Amino acid sequence: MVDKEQGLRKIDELKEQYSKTKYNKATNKYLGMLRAKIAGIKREIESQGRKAGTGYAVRKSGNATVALVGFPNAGKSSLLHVLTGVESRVADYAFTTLDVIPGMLEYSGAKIQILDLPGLIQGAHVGKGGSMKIISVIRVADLVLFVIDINNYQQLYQLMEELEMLNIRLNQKRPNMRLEKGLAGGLNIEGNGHRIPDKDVVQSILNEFKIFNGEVIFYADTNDQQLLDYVADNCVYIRGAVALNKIDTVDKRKMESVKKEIETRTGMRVTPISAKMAGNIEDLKGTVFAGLELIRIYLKPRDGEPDFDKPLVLNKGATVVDVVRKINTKLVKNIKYALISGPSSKFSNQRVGREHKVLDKDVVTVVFDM
Ligand SMILES: Nc1nc2c(ncn2[C@@H]2O[C@H](COP(=O)(O)OP(=O)(O)OP(=O)(O)O)[C@@H](O)[C@H]2O)c(=O)[nH]1
Ligand SMILES: [Mg+2]
Repeated sequence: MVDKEQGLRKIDELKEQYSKTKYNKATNKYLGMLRAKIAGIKREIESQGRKAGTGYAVRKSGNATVALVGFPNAGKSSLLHVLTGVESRVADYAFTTLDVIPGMLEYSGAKIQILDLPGLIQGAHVGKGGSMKIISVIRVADLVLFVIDINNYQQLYQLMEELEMLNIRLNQKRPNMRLEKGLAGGLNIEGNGHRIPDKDVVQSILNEFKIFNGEVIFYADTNDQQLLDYVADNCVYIRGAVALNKIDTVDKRKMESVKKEIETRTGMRVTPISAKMAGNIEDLKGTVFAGLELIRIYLKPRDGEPDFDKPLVLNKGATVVDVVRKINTKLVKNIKYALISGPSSKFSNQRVGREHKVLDKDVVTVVFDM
């Protein structure tokens, strides 16, 4: 058992060794081992920290939850106000907001919960500025919306690094692989033709987690960080987007160049806004809605008209079963088939089975076996 201070010091040491080591074929295994060691210590510290049971009590509500994440004074509370009408104290100094303030944005038939959070600072992963509570809220969000003051836009990269160290993976797919632990016979690694780390590295990472026997099967390209994440099983996978704020304080050229730089470097969608002047907020709502990957389904009674005012809102990838579950879980076992008109059907009123995937704006009639 490591104590927290000691563990963090050890991590810093290992990180230093890591950054000093040039990457090449010969050092590859060593680097993989360092990463595995760091992950092992982090996991131990975290498992101790969790016992404390801290965290804000926020109840998730609506169809999806968005966390506003930014440095102090970036404009998060101002943005909550223009998005949802909720008054969260706004002031021209850091740490105005000290609690989680929820608001609700209704957009395109979906109810989107927006959480205004206290500012996050560098060093969050070691618990600076009461950040652990903030992190616990971010981890349950469906979308992280970075609120960035364009005059200090480099802060975005620091925030991303913090979240990375806190095991929050943005816009990344969950590793697609499987691990069957065994009792003897060593490790059998099945790459299936995908790009995976060297066998040596796979081995040393697993050994670091005390796994010496078994089978590892990869179903997609996987790098050593993803393998670590999979074995440690401590990451959350959340979508991310950027609201580039305070664009009323710079000229258009500056705005365009910063937007481009961030998009190129992070791959995230960037929407320039002015929270104070309510500039470009409709555009941002669209970005948030798209980022959440929600779909709207219009239910139609067998002999009636679809209800276009009140869509059912579901996550992308939902099936007929998910539609029914949303209406009444008890009915799921009675689904006979569904009739669909819209983007997921080949023709109108196509008859489909319960596992059929619905798409945004489908009109759906479910027929039950009673
Ligand atoms: N010029 C300009 N000022 C803004 C904009 N958005 C926010 N501000 C100002 O920036 C300051 C901080 O705004 P807040 O909304 O309180 O920022 P915050 O991110 O909630 O700050 P903390 O709660 O301290 O983390 C206030 O003086 C706002 O009026 C904007 O788009 N343009
Ligand atoms: Mg605030």
